[in-house]
Amino acid sequence: MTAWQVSLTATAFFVDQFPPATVPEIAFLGRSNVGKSTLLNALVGRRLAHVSGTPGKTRSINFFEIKSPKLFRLVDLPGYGFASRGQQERERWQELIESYLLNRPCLLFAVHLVDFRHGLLENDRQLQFWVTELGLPMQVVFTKADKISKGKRKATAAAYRKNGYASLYEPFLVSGTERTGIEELRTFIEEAVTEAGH
Ligand SMILES: Nc1nc2c(ncn2[C@@H]2O[C@H](COP(=O)(O)OP(=O)(O)OP(=O)(O)O)[C@@H](O)[C@H]2O)c(=O)[nH]1
Ligand SMILES: [Mg+2]
Repeated sequence: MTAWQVSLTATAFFVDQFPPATVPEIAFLGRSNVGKSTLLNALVGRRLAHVSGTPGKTRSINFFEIKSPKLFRLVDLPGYGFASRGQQERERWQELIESYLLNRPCLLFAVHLVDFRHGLLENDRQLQFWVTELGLPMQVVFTKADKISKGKRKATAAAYRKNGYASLYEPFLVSGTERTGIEELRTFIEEAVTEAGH
């Protein structure tokens, strides 16, 4: 696969800072600390998104523009479910994410990141319900696969499948820190952009 050329095109704290909706986008959603920024960095092969052990690191919407050579954007959204954030902060999150998800014609689908150690928690289910209502397809990606021993991964994935989730295809299993499953996800994203006809 050809290397991705990547640049951070915009960091948005407010709607008027979103770049024009002229390029197909794939949004990365998930709880705080699930590994969104780490996975994005692994996918693009550069440390562009800020990673932190403290949940709530990403507070803005970050638009990464990729040339593969097809042009598309990966969009890093602030995480949800960070309890120690105040009510006001949560409302601001909701407002910013809503204004993005509700009115983004170039948005192809969302990648829903879920911690492989926990599976879908209550707020992950709420997110899935809400995003499905919006009519936006989701692809589940389990992160932090390295935290579960190899011998237990199959059974863990099977248990989550039994509990159910909304996902376009079988969930991907990745580790952003150990860089496993990254190539498969890169290929999937490239194919999705190509199929969308852009
Ligand atoms: N073991 C392991 N740790 C990971 C992995 N991905 C991320 N982490 C760690 O999890 C913490 C949070 O990672 P981030 O990438 O900042 O998470 P985020 O989802 O962007 O978090 P917010 O911006 O707060 O929403 C960091 O300490 C990362 O090093 C992974 O695949 N495996
Ligand atoms: Mg982040």
